[in-house]
Amino acid sequence: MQVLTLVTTSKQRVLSGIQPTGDSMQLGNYLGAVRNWVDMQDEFDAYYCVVDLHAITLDPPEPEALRQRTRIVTAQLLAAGLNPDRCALFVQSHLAEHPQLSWVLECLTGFGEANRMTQFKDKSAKSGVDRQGVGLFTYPILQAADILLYQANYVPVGEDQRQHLELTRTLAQRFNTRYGQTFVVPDAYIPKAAAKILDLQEPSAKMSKSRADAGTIYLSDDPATITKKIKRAVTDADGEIRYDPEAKPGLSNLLTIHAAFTDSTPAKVADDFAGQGYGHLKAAVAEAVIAFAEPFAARTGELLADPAELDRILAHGAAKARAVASATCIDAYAKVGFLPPSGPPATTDRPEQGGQQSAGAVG
Ligand code: AQP
Repeated sequence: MQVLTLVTTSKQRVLSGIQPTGDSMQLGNYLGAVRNWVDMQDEFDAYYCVVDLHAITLDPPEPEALRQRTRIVTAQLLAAGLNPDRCALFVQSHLAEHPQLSWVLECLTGFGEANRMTQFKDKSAKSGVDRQGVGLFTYPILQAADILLYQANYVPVGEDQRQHLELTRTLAQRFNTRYGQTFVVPDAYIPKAAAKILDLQEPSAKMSKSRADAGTIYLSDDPATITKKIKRAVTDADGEIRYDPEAKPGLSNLLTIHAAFTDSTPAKVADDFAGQGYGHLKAAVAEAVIAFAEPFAARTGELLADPAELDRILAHGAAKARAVASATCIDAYAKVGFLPPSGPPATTDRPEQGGQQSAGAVG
């Protein structure tokens, strides 16, 4: 039996998540988010969640692929430096409290309010609103439940998620006003160094796991693939190395990537490479990415070779998370007026196949 020691802490709590939507994290996930999660483990009481419920909102993957991707992203988070003893690392679907609280919050959300979420419009633009699952429409509310369950003080968010955090704050305040103080109202946390990485082929869009392969550097890419993708990155014709995200988005993106791996700033990297050709800069960027990605992929491979250990780590994380989420959910359900479950505890025993179910068994 696993014994969980609950340690009370005076640190502020932070919550963040990543979707297992591809066969690997991409560079932007790491430089824009995960790298900061690693730093935040010590400063904050940190909860990090692999949000697999969110990963079926668009084009649900094959079940086996989803299971494997969930293990891959877990292994990559560990390879990046998350330490399960210094944070809670868990999978969203392991805690029924997420959809449980989400339902209550859905009932507190106006249809028009949900309809104003621009991400729904953006993400459904390609195939049309009528062809989307309702889950894509309501996912910002599930996201609110993900955050509020943990009484998080801070949520690291990029610009694209700001509107969803606003909805989370609104729902927390609405619930607290109606039913009494229950949820911490979370604030956005802007990390000191959070780079937004753009698609190498289409630098007007952010790099994404699910965008076309050539513009995305996956952290599982081998060195030759990384070099090829960076060599082919879209830049511009004037040949001048200058950090100017408006006029030179492709080149500035390369400077940002180089700076992120060399603890510098894009402007300083531009100065360092001034007067040299784009080819020279691209080679240096590829070298910097490979110096990180190669050992990272090796470490990820080692972790993936032991799926039982990954599952054990996730079970440990779920137990840590449940200690907080369950208390919040029980409190919220009681405040809403749901009768608490009572009577004999539910049994998980199942009747033998084809056997008789005892009259008093609870399913
Ligand atoms: N290009 C990016 N630059 C900086 N940060 C980024 N993030 C994602 N792309 C970039 C940040 O990574 C964290 C985890 O992201 P996610 O997987 O939960 O969702 P996402 O933002 O939708 O990431 P992807 O890679 O674009 O996935 P798909 O293709 O499935 O939609 C978040 O903190 C995010 O801001």
